[in-house]
This record gives sequence, structure tokens and C-alpha cells, in this order.
Amino acid sequence: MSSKVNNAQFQVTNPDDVRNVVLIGNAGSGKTSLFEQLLRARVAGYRGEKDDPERLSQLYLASLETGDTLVNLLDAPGHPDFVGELRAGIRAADAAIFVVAADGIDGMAQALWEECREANLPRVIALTKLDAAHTDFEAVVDQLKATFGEGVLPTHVPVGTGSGISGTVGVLSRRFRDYSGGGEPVLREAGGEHDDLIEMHRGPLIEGLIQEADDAELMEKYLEGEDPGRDYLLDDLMKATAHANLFPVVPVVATSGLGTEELLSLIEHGFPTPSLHPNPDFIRLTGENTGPAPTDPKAPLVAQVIRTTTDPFAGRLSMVRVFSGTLKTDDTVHVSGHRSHFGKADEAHPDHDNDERIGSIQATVGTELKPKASAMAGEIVLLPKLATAETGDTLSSRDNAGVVPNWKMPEPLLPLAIRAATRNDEDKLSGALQRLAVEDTNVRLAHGAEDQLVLWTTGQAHADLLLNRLRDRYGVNVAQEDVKIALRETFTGKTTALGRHVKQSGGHGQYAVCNIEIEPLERGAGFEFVDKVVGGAVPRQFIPSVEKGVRAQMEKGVIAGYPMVDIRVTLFDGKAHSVDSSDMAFQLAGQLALKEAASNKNIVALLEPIDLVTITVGEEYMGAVMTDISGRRGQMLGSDSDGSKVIIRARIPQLELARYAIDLRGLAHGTGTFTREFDGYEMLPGNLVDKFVKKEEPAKK
Ligand SMILES: Nc1nc2c(ncn2[C@@H]2O[C@H](COP(=O)(O)OP(=O)(O)O)[C@@H](O)[C@H]2O)c(=O)[nH]1
Ligand SMILES: [Mg+2]
Repeated sequence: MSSKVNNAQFQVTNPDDVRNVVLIGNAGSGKTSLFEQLLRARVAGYRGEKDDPERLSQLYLASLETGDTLVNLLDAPGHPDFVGELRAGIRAADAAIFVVAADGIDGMAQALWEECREANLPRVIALTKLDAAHTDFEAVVDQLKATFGEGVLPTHVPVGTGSGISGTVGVLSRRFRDYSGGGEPVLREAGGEHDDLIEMHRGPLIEGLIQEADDAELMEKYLEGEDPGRDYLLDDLMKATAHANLFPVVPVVATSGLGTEELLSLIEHGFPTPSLHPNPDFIRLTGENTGPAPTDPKAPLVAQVIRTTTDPFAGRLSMVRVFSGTLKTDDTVHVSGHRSHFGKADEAHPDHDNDERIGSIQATVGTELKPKASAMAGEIVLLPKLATAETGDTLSSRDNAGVVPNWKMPEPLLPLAIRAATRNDEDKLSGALQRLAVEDTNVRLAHGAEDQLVLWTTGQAHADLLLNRLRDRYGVNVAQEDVKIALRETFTGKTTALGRHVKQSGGHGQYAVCNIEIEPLERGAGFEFVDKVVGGAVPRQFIPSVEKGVRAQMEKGVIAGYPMVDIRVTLFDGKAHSVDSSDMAFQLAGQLALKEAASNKNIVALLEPIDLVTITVGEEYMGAVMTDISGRRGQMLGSDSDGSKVIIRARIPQLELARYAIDLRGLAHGTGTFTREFDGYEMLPGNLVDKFVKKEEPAKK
């Protein structure tokens, strides 16, 4: 039976000793409960981890031993805001336990399945919550097949239903594992009462194996009515599972631990070793792509930082997956982060290359950390106090330095505008933000309109997490603000105006008069200044002064404080004084002229920025999304179909997009994605102008 290990540290002597497994599934499907059960089943004295709210948003690592195998288990968050963490988990793992609750195959689960499929990750499906009343295993399996394909096949079936569920029978092994005693389950040959259950699933599973394992010999035996034998079938099952052609379904009650032995056995015998699962490409700093790094402990080092935590006291802790070579304490390695090559450059994550000395290497034993001298290809370890390494960075040997591409980072599309609550917070804020960004690669720091500090986040849960971290971890209080949108002002009609700056009472006077004409230009034209002064009405040297004044006033705006664009200003006349005129006086006259022109409010308008938005949703949500777009004053440009999804293109005002990341998820039941890019300015409708035009200050008494 299973041996539980305590404190002993498993010595990995070969990458084939290791299985790296990530738990993936919807939030609430039972991943964390199952994770805890798997540990409890193999780690002596395991008491369970205390509830950590951060665990909902980040990858969590623990390890256990089963048979001769070291299993590194990663618990990945299921919430769509944290898909970046999930993808990091997929990068670190060689296989997944895909957790689905018996009541929960929805769009989110499909999106998660798609993430695994893209990575060609072998998966076992843990079907949880089978102890709930009225669950029908057969019906749920049919639904899983309809959603995820014919490769979905139960290898174990539950005995009993609802709260009466007592264990599982192995469809190929014909063994009954009885969990009803409460302690370790008892394994015995299935009795006659299980025959119907086994026969119902055995035919389809064997047929599936013939197909998915592409086994002609098995087909022959099967057609001749010969039983191919348990071991033969299990061998085919393992192969088909490791190649992600077949997805065994295992019934689970994550709260009681039913199904954990079955899963552990599949992990040990059916999941690929690190050398069977392809590594990411390695690209030398010279630019040469050397293909996937070999899973060879003797090859040059290639490893990647999967996640980073920073603790105000303990400092930085980097979770690292070794793909190639061996990491040793006291080695100096090359640390490379080249985000700009694999996506957007980011002011918080500049490209960097440094050499760093590895201090200690920590392995997880259960959930505890134990130091070890080295970590070889295939292992996942924790490195404390790496000063420059960030999530996604590559560690490589100095004489073969390079990078592996980052996994796909989600585009943060929900802006969160903040400012420090007090002076004291102000001092701490920028340092705290820097550390926040190191830890969390999915947040983007930016300065928005009017230099407002904006954190771009992946959704409300992510935004809340960041605010909590700022407050609890870094002791910085911030206030949230409405996101400022970069509006512009412009003139819509032709007008003339006089700017007059004359002060001649005593001492050195000031004298400047200018006459300008203002005309609207097309969108995006910017600003033109034309000099049509004749007869020296404005002396040569003061013409640039007028332009400078006009430009200064344009920066400040004339009605609402937004910069003015898309106008031509023609200076056609003016007056000067031989002594009292000056550069400064003409600058002031230029400013006054523009303000004067705006006294005719009817020809000054506000412009708003419009984004080109590309939305991808399931076909069934197309109507709802389009109706919503028109509600946002959007303009449809067109749509294309891409299988069961539609891609909708529209121009939508930025003012209407502040919460689109949240709203689209609601509209499309978690399945919608979008991108946005600035496309130009358009006139703000008259009925919205008042909201932005500053009311005249009442005269002070
Ligand atoms: N009855 C029952 N409850 C479960 C089962 N698995 C999980 N739960 C409950 O579902 C909730 C969410 O579980 P959790 O493991 O945190 O889900 P996660 O978000 O996927 O990590 C918790 O209240 C669990 O106790 C199961 O198999 N049966
Ligand atoms: Mg969880």
C-alpha cells in the first residue's frame, strides 16, 4: 500500500523520476480540495495549509512521492483574471489534472480546456462533486464528450451515487477500490455486482484505445473476441494519455479523497516524464534558435522563472523550472529578461541581462521548504533572493546564454486609476509599485491623460488583489479615481479674433496687438500657423512670439482645459509700439487672441478619442455584444466568423470602454476576449460636452 514519507527528501537521480502536474479548472471546481487530498494521501502528518487568500490568485507548489516518483503539484487559479498564472503553470508542468465539477461544464471550462489543448498538455479529467445529490455520472460524461471530444473516456466509474458513493471500479483493471472505511481505501477484485458497470464502459474504452493508441494488434484481438489482458490494455492507456490523445475520466469527491489513489496511479504510470514532454525553444543571445533545450542534466543550463513572490521581510522568492542542465548552489548564472521580443515592452519590466550567483536552492517537501545542493533538468525548485530575476526570465549558463520565449501574457485591459492617499503614501508608492510589478507580470503601469497613474489590470479581481497588496503588504494607502480620458478641444468654424495686451501706465510699458483668423482643419492635422502680416504691422521678430503664445494657450485649452488640436491660425494684422513692444507682450497677445476667439462658444467643440476594438465571442453572444456596442455609441465596422466564434470589429469611444473588460465577460459568459487600439479623435456629442466644460468660477466677493 502507499507509503507516506515524512521529511525525507527525495533524491532525483534522473529526470524520469519526476512528474510535474498542474491542477486546472474553474474557480470552485475543487482543485484546492483535491490538491490537499493528494498531499494528505502521501505526506505523513500533513495537516493541510491554512487558508491563504492569495492562493486564489497564484500558482501554489507542493510535492509528494508516490512509488518511485517525485510529483510536483501546482495548484493554478481558475479565475479568468489570473490566466497568466495558469499559463505559467502550464509552462512548468508536463501534464494536467483537469478538474470539472459534475455541475459545471460551461464556457469558462471550455476556455481552460482550450489553453491545455494549445499546449498539447496531457490531461486526466477529475470529475468532482459526485457526492452531490442528483448527479448522474453517465449524463455528465456524455456532456464532457460533447464538449471536449470523443477522447474523453472513463477509466474508473463510481460505485453508488450521491452521498452513497463508496468507491470506484477500474474499467480495465476490474478492481474495486472501496473508500467507505474512511481511512486508506481497500483494493479488491470487483464482484459480480460491478459487472454491468464495467461492461458498459469497457467496450467504448477499448475501442477508444484502439483508435487513439493506434494499436492494430489490439484491434485484431478485440475483433476476434479475445481479451487482450489487463497489463496490455493499461500500457496502451498510458501511451494514449501521455500523447494527449485520450483523456481518462476519474470520479472524485475532493472533500473526502475518493479518487485520489486512482489519480496518483495515473500520474505515476500514465503521465509523461519531463524528457517526454517537449521543452520550449531556446534562443541564444546571438539570436540563434537552437530548438527545444534537451532534458539532459549534463547539457548547459536552461531554466525559467515561473513565478516570483516578494515578501517585505524574506525578500524575493523565485519558482524555477529547470528544463536543461543542472542548477547548483553557488553557481553564477546568466539572467535574461527580454519581454520586448515576445510581446509589449513595458516600463516596469525593461529588458535586462545580468549574471547572478545562485544562493541556496530550496525544494518543496510537502509544502515545506528544504535546502538542496542542486536541481536537475525536469525539477521545479525555489530560489530565494535572486535580485534581478523576474517572472518569465530565463536562467542559462554564462557560456551559452539565451532566453526561452515567455508564455502568452494576458493583455491587461481594465484600467485602475489611483493616487496616493497622503503625502506619506506618496513617498512609498513608487517603490511599492515597482515591487508589485516584479511579482505580477500581468499588471502594466502607465501614465494616462493628465499624467494620471494608471494600473492596467486583467479584471476586477486582479484590481482588488493589487489594491490589497499595496495596503497590506507594502502599507500604502491609495485612493481610486475615475480614469481620465484624453479629450481635445478644437474649433468647428472659421472666426477672427483680436488679442490686445497693452499696459502703458508708468515705467516701461507693454504693447502688443494681434489679429488672427482661426479655421478648423481635418482630424489628425494638428496645428498650422500662417503669417500674412503686411507692411510690418507686426514686426518680423515678434511673429514667432505670437505663434508661441497661441501654442501655449492651445496646450491649456480654452473651454475645458484640454489641449487644442486641428486648427490653422493665420496672423494677418496687428500693432506694435517702438519702445513698449516685446517678445513677452506678443506672446500674451497671442494667448489672449485665442481665448477671445473662444468667446463664441458655438464654434468650439470637444473631441474624444476613439479606439478600434476587436472582439472575439461565441456566435451565440454576437447579438448581445452588438446591441451593447451601439449602447456605447460604437460604430460597427464588420464581423468575421472563425469556427464557432465571431470576430467583431467596431470603433468605440474610450469614454465608454473603461469597464469593458468586466462588461464583456458578463455579456459573453466569460468567453469573450477583445483588443483595443487608439484609432483617432471624433467630435464629442453636444449633450455630453457640459459634463467636461468647467463652469465659470463665481466671482469672489
Ligand atoms: N461536496 C463536495 N464539495 C466539494 C467537492 N470539491 C470541492 N468541494 C467544495 O467546493 C468548494 C470549492 O472548492 P475548492 O477546492 O476551493 O475549489 P477551487 O476553487 O477549484 O480550488 C469548497 O467549499 C469545497 O469544500 C466535492 O467533490 N464534493
Ligand atoms: Mg483553489
